[in-house]
Amino acid sequence: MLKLAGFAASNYYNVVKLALLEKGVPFEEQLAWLGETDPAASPLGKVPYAITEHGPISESTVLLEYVEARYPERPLLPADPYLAAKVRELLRYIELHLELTARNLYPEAFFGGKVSDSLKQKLRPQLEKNIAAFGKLARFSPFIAGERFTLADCAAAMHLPVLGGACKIIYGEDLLAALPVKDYLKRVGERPAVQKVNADRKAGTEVMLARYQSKA
Ligand SMILES: N[C@@H](CCC(=O)N[C@@H](CS)C(=O)NCC(=O)O)C(=O)O
Repeated sequence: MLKLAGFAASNYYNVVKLALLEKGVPFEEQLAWLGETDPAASPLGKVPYAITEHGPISESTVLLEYVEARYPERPLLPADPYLAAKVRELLRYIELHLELTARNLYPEAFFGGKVSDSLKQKLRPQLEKNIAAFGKLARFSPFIAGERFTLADCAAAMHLPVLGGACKIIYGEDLLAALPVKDYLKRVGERPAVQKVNADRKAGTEVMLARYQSKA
């Protein structure tokens, strides 16, 4: 059976877990904290990674593509190549232009560290630009790419609350406020798979913070 390695407080781990749950693919979770990952499976030491019947794979988007191709039932990508590309485009905007940019703020927003004022000032216009561009592509009608729940929703449902929260903490402002993100998250939050991942994330975050504190 497919094994998904990582921990439940990781938004990247949760994107893949959500896709597996939405598709009804059987999988096992394998707890792997940072610093305790398998270097043969994830050479950069990042989570998530998966152990498949053929061997390991790292990188969440690559995992999503693998899962979609290996388990085609309950598809999360449209069959039409153009529409599938539009979903992949949204996925890329969310993980690369939104999440990865905002990730620079996480050390201070979530982990008690400090981010320099110059970096905060530099990132803000980038985030504003990237969020506005994402807003031009995203449909929210009712899902990110349109009428059907897709891989873009797996990323949006897990990344938007985290990056939006970091912006709020650092800038004191909701940089996503111009987009209908709040209603969207409420809507997708009613899905059983999203509820399961969010409940596990809550419990997993407490365990992670307790680990940090015991090590401090
Ligand atoms: N591009 C990677 C990013 C994954 C990632 O950054 N995961 C975080 C946990 S949420 C991590 O492993 N951080 C440790 C590190 O970057 O060394 C993916 O999509 O899987």
